[in-house]
Amino acid sequence: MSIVDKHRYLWWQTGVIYQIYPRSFQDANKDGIGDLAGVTQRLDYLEWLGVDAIWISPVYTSPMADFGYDIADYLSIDPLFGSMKDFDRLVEEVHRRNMKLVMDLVPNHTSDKHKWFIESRSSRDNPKRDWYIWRDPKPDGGPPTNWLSVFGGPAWEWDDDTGQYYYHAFLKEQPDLNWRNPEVRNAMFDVIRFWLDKGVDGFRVDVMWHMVKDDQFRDNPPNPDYQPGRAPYEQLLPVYSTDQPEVHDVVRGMRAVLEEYEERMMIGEIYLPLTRLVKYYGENNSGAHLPFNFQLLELQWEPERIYAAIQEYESILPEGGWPNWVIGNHDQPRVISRIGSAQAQVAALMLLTLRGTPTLYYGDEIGMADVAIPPEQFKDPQGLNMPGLNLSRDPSRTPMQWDDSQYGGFSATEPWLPLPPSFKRINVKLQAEAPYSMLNLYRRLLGLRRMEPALHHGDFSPVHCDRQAMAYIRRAGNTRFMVVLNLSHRPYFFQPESFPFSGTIVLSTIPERDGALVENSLTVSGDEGLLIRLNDEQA
Ligand code: TEU
Ligand code: CA
Repeated sequence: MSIVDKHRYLWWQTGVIYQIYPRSFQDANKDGIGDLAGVTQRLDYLEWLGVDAIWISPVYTSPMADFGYDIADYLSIDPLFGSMKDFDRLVEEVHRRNMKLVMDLVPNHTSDKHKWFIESRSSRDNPKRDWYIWRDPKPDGGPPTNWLSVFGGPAWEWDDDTGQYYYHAFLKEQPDLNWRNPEVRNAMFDVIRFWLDKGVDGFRVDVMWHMVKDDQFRDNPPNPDYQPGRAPYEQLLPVYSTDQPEVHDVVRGMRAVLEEYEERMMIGEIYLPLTRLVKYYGENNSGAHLPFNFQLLELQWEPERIYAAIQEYESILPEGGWPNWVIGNHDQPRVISRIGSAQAQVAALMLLTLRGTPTLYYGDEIGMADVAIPPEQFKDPQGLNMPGLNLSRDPSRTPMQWDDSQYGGFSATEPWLPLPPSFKRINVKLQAEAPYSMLNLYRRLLGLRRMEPALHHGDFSPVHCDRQAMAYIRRAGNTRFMVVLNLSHRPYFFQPESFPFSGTIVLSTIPERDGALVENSLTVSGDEGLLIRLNDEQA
């Protein structure tokens, strides 16, 4: 990277983020559950892999009703994950490797065991009563609105002692905070400062679009497109319970806290259509640095749809808004289980060559698939509360497959979720030694991306798309890379009429082709993706 680039682009723009689900990455103290010391043990691996930042799902003190997304104390580490000392050591070791650490922050709701909520529910005139969303019943005694919980059932829980309902977008053990109350804002801003003072480089903010609700508490309208068999939450359109205009003040307030420090960043977890999503960059980029772009998780794996979505996203980004792409997370089926093993390599190439910051989900780099877990072993409340709908998130949260030893090198004792039988051949150790493995594809891609400004901050321009494949160019200065992705299983002949080209294959999912010269046309195997360095235009 030249000096000029260094001054213009920040780590969260040029870098690649790797998401760790701490329960499932590495268990250092042999209780079957991953922990912070385990993450620290595996940092050499992440450095070798070539990622720039890690985001860890919540490790705060929690009763674990939603595995850490129900926080009982924002300022301490849950003993299950280790101690504050373990956390400080992790920060230090991450930084020693020139990597960054992004924490998960869950400001929309607390645990019902948080002292704020215990106070709030203790009486109607408690000073913290208004820190949560308490409402009287409707005249008929029913809940204040028809709002539904994402995890099934109504979103209002009756409190007999004080004779009111409280609102919870998720579990009843996760009461929503009242972000219209300035005391709540200030308390959470102090939480943010506490971790920034510890050296944390940024936050992934949970359910950012949920943080403010309609001040008139109007009923949500029915969803005309609801299909039975989907989560009951989708029966209504959450127009009054999410994405309220005032949320942008809250986000701007959080951003302002980050601005008190150098080079810190904020990712927003937001599941919204593009036009509403990009509002979270805030006016003049005063909002989230990266509102998560989940299109690759949601779209059908069809080139025309994806190509159109990429261009729509590129065209709708606000001035100065930095793009980002996500291929997996702890709430969604893994990429392999959505599009199949063969296409997962093409997806890797796409994720790491599109313009914008990529986020990888742990295990995807070795091609882990969703693990078949018998329902009686399910742990995730989303699956348990809505049985029979295949909504459990456990299958994509299973232990990292490090090697072929008894518990995959994850733990010396039986892990909290099972490993699949295939871990003996799908694991880091074997794949590190196999030049044609998924892991080595990821590693080569990450290496190239880091080396080539065109790939991390270059322009994007579309070249071609049809029903089988798509192609685009990334360019910085005189360097141009063309990416050709065959999203079908059948061979494809690439010959874009209005785009003569010549260049060298620098990386293909079929590595035997690396180094080959190509001119104006190209045979592409089924499920193949290629990265081609184009010759100078003048030449
Ligand atoms: O997820 C928010 C969210 O919308 C998910 O519940 C998602 O819709 C669903 O799980 C898809 O299967 C965040 C966290 O990422 C998730 O792990 C938490 O359970 C949730 O918020 C509550 O904090
Ligand atoms: Ca442990």
